[in-house]
Parts: sequence; structure tokens; C-alpha cells
Amino acid sequence: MTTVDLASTTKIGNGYRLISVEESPDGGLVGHLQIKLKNNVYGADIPLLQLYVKHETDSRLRVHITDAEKQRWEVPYNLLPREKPPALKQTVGRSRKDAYTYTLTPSEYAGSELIFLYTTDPFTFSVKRKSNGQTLFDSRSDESDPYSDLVFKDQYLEISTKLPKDASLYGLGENTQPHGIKLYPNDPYTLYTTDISAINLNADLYGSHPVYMDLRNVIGESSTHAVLLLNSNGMDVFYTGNSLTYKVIGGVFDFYFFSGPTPLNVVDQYTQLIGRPAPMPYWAFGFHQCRWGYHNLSVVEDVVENYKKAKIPLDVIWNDDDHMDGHKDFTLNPTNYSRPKLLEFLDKIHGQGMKYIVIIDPGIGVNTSYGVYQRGIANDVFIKYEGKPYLAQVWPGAVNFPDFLNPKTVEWWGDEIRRFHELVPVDGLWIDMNEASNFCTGLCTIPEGRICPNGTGPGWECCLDCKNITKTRWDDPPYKINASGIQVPIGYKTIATSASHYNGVLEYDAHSIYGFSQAIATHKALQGLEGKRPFILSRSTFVGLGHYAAHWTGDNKGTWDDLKYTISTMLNFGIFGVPMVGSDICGFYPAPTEELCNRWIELGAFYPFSRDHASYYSPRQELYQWETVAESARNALGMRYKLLPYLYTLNYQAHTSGAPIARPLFFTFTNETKCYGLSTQFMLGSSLMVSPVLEENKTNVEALFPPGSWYNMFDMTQVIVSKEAHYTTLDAPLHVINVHLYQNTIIPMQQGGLISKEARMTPFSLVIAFPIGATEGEAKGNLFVDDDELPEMKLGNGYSTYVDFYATVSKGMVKVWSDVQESKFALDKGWIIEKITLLGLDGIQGDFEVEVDGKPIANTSKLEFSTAEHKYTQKLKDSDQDKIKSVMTEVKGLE
Ligand code: MIG
Repeated sequence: MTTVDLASTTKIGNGYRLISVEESPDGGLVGHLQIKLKNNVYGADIPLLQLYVKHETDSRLRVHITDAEKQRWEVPYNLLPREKPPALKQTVGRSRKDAYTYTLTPSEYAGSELIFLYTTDPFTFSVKRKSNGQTLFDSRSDESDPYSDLVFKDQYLEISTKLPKDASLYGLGENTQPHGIKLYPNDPYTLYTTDISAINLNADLYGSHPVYMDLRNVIGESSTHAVLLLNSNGMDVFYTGNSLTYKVIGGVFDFYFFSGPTPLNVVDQYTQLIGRPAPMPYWAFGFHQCRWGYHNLSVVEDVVENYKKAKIPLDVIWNDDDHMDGHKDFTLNPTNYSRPKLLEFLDKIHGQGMKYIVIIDPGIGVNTSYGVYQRGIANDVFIKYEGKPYLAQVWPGAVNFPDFLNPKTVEWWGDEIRRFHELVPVDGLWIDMNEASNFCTGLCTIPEGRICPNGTGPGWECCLDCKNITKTRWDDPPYKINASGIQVPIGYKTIATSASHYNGVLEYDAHSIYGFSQAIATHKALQGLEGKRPFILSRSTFVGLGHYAAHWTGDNKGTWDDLKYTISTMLNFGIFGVPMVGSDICGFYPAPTEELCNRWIELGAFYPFSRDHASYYSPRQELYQWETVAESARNALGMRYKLLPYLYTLNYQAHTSGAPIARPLFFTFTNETKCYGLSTQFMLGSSLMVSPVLEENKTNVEALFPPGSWYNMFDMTQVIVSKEAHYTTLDAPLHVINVHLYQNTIIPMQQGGLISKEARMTPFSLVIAFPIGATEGEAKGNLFVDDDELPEMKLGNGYSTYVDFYATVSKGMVKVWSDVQESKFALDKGWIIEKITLLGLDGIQGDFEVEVDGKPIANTSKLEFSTAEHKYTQKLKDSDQDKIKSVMTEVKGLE
């Protein structure tokens, strides 16, 4: 076996030459590449490759390279629907000697922002941005570049691109990145779904997202694009600061370039390809409490009760595997979680609008008296090794793994979920351990008479008889990715990579889409039940997961560093098209300090997905366990619950345009280079900024304020005015989380509550923020509301309303109006706006008038001013209610 240093500078291949190129019937370009000089490092070169280039949209260019003579593994087209490249053909077209520019002559390409250029010998390609001539990707190497020209072997693919030094890159996860969200030169980026906890820095974690966003700023003008390598095989990506190299152990090169030019354009274009983020039910934006080790139902009941007593909001209560019988999926422990008692409990909490979610693991206990297993065997649903179900061990003891690439498995899984739902009316499912995680490695058998423990403690030691499998090149590939950050074999503690799926697909290829395929099957099953909008939380993720499920960032530690890392990971998932994301609040293990838990709920209250979760092995950490944490929670979650209409509207925007819910500051302030590496603050949407305390013993926080007026959301009187982006020290005593509202914004709020179902029935208010001192200015905002039980989230179904709000101030007159689509739904619900708060008007001398939808609502001399002059809150008199109501109902355009 050949081994080389991970960051070796040896050139592995000698490149290819382009021997033919022609237009494909679909208007793309098809060419053939011939190997120049063969070598055997990491296996034999594939002699002839097919190149296919297509401008799929004006903003998306695809470059697909595969074996010209043999079909290779690709991310399945049924799991991730997309256009297919032309079928392979043996005829090789006319050859071209000269470098050739793919000029976009056919008229349908006019306006495309990405230009594909190539050289023939050696074959290299580059992608240019038309509008400013910037080269975005360039595989050409020259004397000074240490990397190889294109390498394409059965189990080793390599390609590199040059990058300008000042490019800021983001993405390539899932990784915990101690250096923050911006990719850091020479940190390793290995992608291969792995069950190692999030405390492992710079290592391949639970998900695989081979996509990066590249933000460049030339003399104050920024532009952004993204590059996806759609490939599910394990890979190392090396980023040096001026180049990026992919070293992939299988599949094909299937590159997609997205032209942006803004970060929001990029995620829009990206999710247009990989699937728009799933609509989430309203309650999913409430607070969630979970724990591994709620030993019986009374403990769970007690937790719910204590949240009520402490007056801390709680929408969803979760069970980890404690409710199961012998850790078997879809079962109930008859003593600790007796069905009648559980049903009684669920009746009660459902009546209050609360929800209940439980965990399921993919491993199905091998147990002939277990119905789920019996039916699985009868339907032949499991992944195979040498013709028999592949044997592994997880919590239930010996298990087999369902093969979600098999349509029969998807059907069986759906049926099991339906049966379980009849047993227990759960409101969502949590799919864990789906990387997939295995307590054993290799080929295992159950020794005669041995019963593997199920459960915690010794339950996670491998008790099967196992031997390492090294006999095939799928178990021991020539190139070793840096698996688990320490180059373990790729089959370590997972399904043997030489095991096989439906249709002969190798686990070697499909490994990193296991969780993704399970999420799709689970989504299908839940959607079939009562026709409700599914909620799924998945640990393992792949490109496109966000279309089906939410994600939490896995096992973290109750440390200050871990608190900080959660921000970068969360922001990355927004870029990956999985905007519903959060981390275990207060840390998974071990015990957090009281102070840390205060700070964690203050930050976690603004994660899109907000859940407190802890390990079996750590003490209880519900928010009411400490008086101080309870107070911080009431404060921060209190604000979250008032902001639910805003968060839910962000969910709608995510679903329709891919816009992340939690975003890096550079999404809003694209030209502010100070924001490019910022990983300690973030935005919710485009106008709320969260600046948490991330260090011990601190009662203030240094926060960056991009130019403009920023209003403190908690009192709306303190304002930070920034002429140019600068750091300001903010007070942040233990119970304070700094959240600021940006100028020119209208934000819809409600009155909050302890359960989102109640909170969403309270009257609305609008907060309208003008630049401070403005005598002329405008503000905008929007609101989406719907029946969140419906599977689809859209306008036009009779169960939704969308409103754009507008406000202007000019010549002592404030005008507020709206543009409403589908007003009926909101009206039927009786949702009205009862209060408008105007911020920033202290520049107006004397009285001013306020007009809503063209009608004056009050005489300003009667208006109440708060102590800070720029805050003006008008509680509307009954007689004004109708006029305000019209803001929600009348359709009016911009004046
Ligand atoms: O081997 O179900 O990340 O959230 O509490 C551990 C028990 C399995 C890992 C998950 C964690 C969950 C735990 N699970």
C-alpha cells in the first residue's frame, strides 16, 4: 500500500488532455479527456473521462467529470433530484488542439454570470465571473503550485483550485472550528459522517457538506459565490489560504458553481438545487427540554410541572431512549412508561398545546420475538454482508441496519412509524446514531449463548465476536482520509464499508448519505400520518437534509469554549441549507457551572432550534434547577416568545429562498470586512443582532456594531449609533443578553407566553425603527402566518397570510402602511395589531402626525413619550383599532 503524508506536496497524477469537445443535445458541452501518463499511486488512472459542462441556470454552472466507459457511483438522483448528465457514449467527437473558450453563443445562455474556460493539454478549467472578470475557480497549476493536475482513479480523485489570498471561505462541514466560521488555512477539513462528539476539533463529525461559500472584497465592493462538489465519498479538503485541494476516495467530480453575488443570492441558488429548507411547525420555535435518563414518566411529568411553576416557557418535552423496552425502537418500557399512563400524560399536555418527541436509532435489535425485527427480516430490509444482514451492536445489543436505499425498506419503515404512532401519538421524531454509529468494528458474529447488554454503561462496549475486515479495497482503500481526525480506518465503529445496499451499492460509497436517506424515509412516513407537517431532528446530515429535517450539533461539552463553538457550527448549517439548528443548551456533559448555564440559555434562546439536553452521565440541568438560570431563561426565552412571529416569518423566508434564520453579520453587511471572520455574534434574519457573553466572569461584552442605529430590544431606549463598524463595550450582567434591532426595520411581535400556542393568539405589535434623529427615513418588515399543521407552507391555500409592512417619516409625518396577501386567514383568527412603537424620531421638532393606511390615528399632543425621547409608543385606543386592523387586511402598494 502506498502511504503519503496527509498534506503531502507530491504530485499524484500527470493530468489529462482534452481530445474532443462538442455541444451536447441539451445545449451543454461534452468532451473527452485522455490520460497523459499513467501511474499507479493510489491505483490505476482511469484512461478516458467524460467531461460535461452545463449552464443549468443563469446563476448555476455545472462541471461533471466521470469515467467515459463505465457508470460510476453518484449521489442517487432519486434522493437528490436534479438534471442528469448525458448518457455515456463510446464515440469520441472531433478534437481541438487550441485552448478554447466556451463562449455562450446560444441565446439561452445570455445573461449567465459564470463563464467556463479551459485549456486542452493538460486539461484544466477555470470559472470566471462575467460582470467583474474575477476568476472564481482555477484548476491550472504552474511551477509555484504544489498540487497535481486532475487525477481520476477508481478510489482516488484529486483536483485543486487557486484562490486569491484575501478570499474569505465558509462551509466544508460538519466540523467544530476553533478558529471560527471562516475557514482557517491549513486546518484540516475531512468530510465523512462519523459519530465522534462535537468536542473533537477540526475533525469529520456527524454530517458531510462538501460546499464552500467564497466572499471576496475588492476595494470595498464584495461579491460571493459558492462551490459544491456533489459527492458522498469520504474526502479530505486542504485549504492553504491560496489554494484548495480535494482528495476524494470515490464517486465523480460533480461541481456546481453558484454565482451569487450576495450571500443571500448564493443560499437561494444553492437551495434551489438541493431542496428548500423544510417548513417547521410553529411550536418547533418554542423551547424544548430533553434529557437522556428520564428514568420514568413521573420524572417527565415533574419536569413539565416545574417549568410551569418557574414560569419558564416550554413547548416540547422529549424522551431519549428511556421510554423504550430494552432500548428497542418503537417500544415502550411497560413499567416505567406504561402506555395508559403515557397516553393520559400526552392527552393532558396536548390539550395545553405542548408537544412530545422521542428518539429512534437506526439499529434494529436482533431479536426473534421483536415484531419490528421480524417484519424487517420478512421484508428483507437490512444492509447485507455476504448475503446476510450485516451484524452490528448499538444500544439494543446486536442490531441490523435498515437499508434506506431500498424502496422496500422505506415502505417497512413507514409502516413501523405508523404502528408506533398508533401506540404513542408522538409529534415528531429524533433520529440519532445515523452516521451510522456501531459499537463494534468489522465483521461480527454473536458468540453462542452470549446476550449483549442493552443499555447504558457496559452497553456501549462491543460484546460481539468481531474481526477486522481488511481483505477488500473498500475496507482498506489506498488513500486514507483523515477519519476521526486521526486517520482511523473508514470502517471504524460504523457499518463495514464493504457491506452492500440495494442494487449492489457499496456502503463505501453510500456511507455519508445513510442519515440523509433515513431522514427522507422518516419524513415520508410522518407526512403520511394525519397529513401533518413533520418535525424531524437528525444528527447525521448531508447535502439536502434541510429539505426534510432539523439538526442539532451533537454531543458537546459544558465548557465556555464549547459555548462559543456552537455559533460557528450553527451559522455554517445556515449556509448548508439546514437553517433549523441548535446545540445542546448548557452542554451535553459533564455538569455545567451555574454561570455557564446562564450564559448558555441566553445564547441558546436565540438558536433557531432551542433545546436543553444532557447526557445520562451528567446531573440534571433543566433551566429551573438554579434560581439564577431560571431568571435568565425567563428573560431570554421571554423575548424569544415575543419574537415568535418574526422567527416564524424567517422560517417562511428560509423555505421560499433558502435564507438562513441565524446568519453571520456579513450576510447583512456584505461590504464590512470586519464582519467576515466574526464568530461571536450573529443575526436573526437581516435585522436582529445577538451579542452573547461567551466568557467566564464577565459582565460586559465587546460587540461589533456595523454602521447605523441599533436599538436594544429589551428596553428599546438604549441605542448604539455607529458611524463606521466599531466595537463597543456593552453591559451584560448575569441575566442580560444583548439583542439589538437595526434601523430601517419593522419587526412584528406578540406578547409572548409560556407556550407558543398561547403566545400566538396574543395581539400583535409593530416596532418600527428609523435611524436615530431621522427627519426623513423609511423602514420595512414582513410577517407570515399560517396553519402550521398543514404539510406545506405556502400562500394561496386559504390558510395563510403574508404582509409586507412599510413606514416612512418625512416632514413631520409618519406613515405606516401594508401590502397584504391572503388576509382572510389572519382575519379569521382575529389577529390584529394593537400597538405601534416608533423608534428614532427624536430629530423631529415639535409635534408630528401618524397616519396608518392613510388615516390619522391620533393627535400627537396626546401621545405619550417614554423617558428616552426617541421612543414613542402608542397604545391604540379602541376607536383606533379598526384603522390598525386595516394594516393587516388592506392591500396597499407603496405610495
Ligand atoms: O451513544 O441516546 O448525540 O444526544 O442523548 C449515545 C443517547 C447515543 C447520542 C446523542 C445524544 C443522546 C445519546 N445518543
